[in-house]
Amino acid sequence: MIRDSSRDSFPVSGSFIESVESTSGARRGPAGSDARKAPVHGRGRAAGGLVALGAVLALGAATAAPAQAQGGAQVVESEHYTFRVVTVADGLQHPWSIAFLPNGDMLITERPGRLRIVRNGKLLPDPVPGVPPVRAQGQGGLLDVVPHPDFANNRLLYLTYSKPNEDGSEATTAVARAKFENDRLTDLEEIFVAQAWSRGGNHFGSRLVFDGKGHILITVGDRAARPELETAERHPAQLLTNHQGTVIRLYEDGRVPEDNPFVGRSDALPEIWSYGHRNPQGLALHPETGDLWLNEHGPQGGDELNLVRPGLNYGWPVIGYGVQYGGSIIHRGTAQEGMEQPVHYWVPSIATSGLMIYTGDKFPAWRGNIFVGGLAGQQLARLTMDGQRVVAEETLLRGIGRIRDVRQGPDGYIYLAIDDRPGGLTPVVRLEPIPGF
Ligand SMILES: [Ca+2]
Repeated sequence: MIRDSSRDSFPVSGSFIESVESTSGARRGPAGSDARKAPVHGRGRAAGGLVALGAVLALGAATAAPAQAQGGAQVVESEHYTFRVVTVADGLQHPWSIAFLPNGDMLITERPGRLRIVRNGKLLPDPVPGVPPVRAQGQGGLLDVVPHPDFANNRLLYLTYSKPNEDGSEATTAVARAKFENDRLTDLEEIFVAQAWSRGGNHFGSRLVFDGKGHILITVGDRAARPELETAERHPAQLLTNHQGTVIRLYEDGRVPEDNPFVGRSDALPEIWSYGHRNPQGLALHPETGDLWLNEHGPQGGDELNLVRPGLNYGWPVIGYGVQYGGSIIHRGTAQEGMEQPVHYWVPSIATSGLMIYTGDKFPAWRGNIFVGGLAGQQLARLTMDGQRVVAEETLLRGIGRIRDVRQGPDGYIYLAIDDRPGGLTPVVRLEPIPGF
């Protein structure tokens, strides 16, 4: 059954029980006073208590009153900045990913299968021809778009998408690259097709990053394979013989690097870099440390921020901090030997999608912070880091809409793709600090 939804739901007792759309922000882990106590295990564990930050101003909801500023943009106060939320493109359907080109153009994927151009502040009416065919059902369609780091010279654009099989009855996560010149794609080349086929339309993962050393890293969701407590160790995300629930590492042309952790093992696929993930919809490489950060959309409670290291098992669905939609138990516990702890987790879920590490000059106090978009949670989480630990969280923009992607523009502003669950037209907005506040 296909659900036209980006928010997770699972069949429970023959009906679909939706995840709780909670934005209360309570019980936020890992170490808040009322968070579920997490046994300390593994590396990268946040040890300090989280600081409760009060300076959150709701957009369109209760507390402080957002004033109207120039151009009708909403003004938001936060701990360090007062900023405007400015629409930079509007009329998009399920925008999924934002990318910036050296000539100043912005590219936006629309999940139904369109690649759009914003040029000189205007959304061009015609989508880019030449994108691969996609199965636009459920959470699937045209997903990530990432220019090659040397795009200015090689014009290569990378796309991720849900690839249909021949009769369209199944789909999987795939990656293609093509030359982007004169507003069209040519020389389309499919470089990776995940062994993660399913009739269902959910949990494709599919964020892609370049590591700057000649590799790409790609997330693949668990394809919503149903977790069962009794068989958790045999869930596809725990098996290395498929790509469900993994991070994949490849050379930029799709070949498998010989130093991948499972190369040479007969019982594992060599493309796998890490496993035991659920639905990772955010991925970013820290520009200074090289650390690979990932967020994954959890079940009912238990969204995670993970520090990805090669060969490691991130636990889904054996361990975790959530429950099944509807409340039944799915995890054996929150920790187990040989499985990594998240660096940070959210209970209740904010429904994470999009991850960005800020390095720009427009919000200098936010440099090094990790930003995570929330879909059902309709908020932007700002995480203050101390190395590999989260030491504080501020919730920005509560109620702004479902945030599908968050990116730093070359101008240093923070760009957000807003999604509407039923598919109504939505904008890409950006945050601009107001000087003098
Ligand atoms: Ca995990």
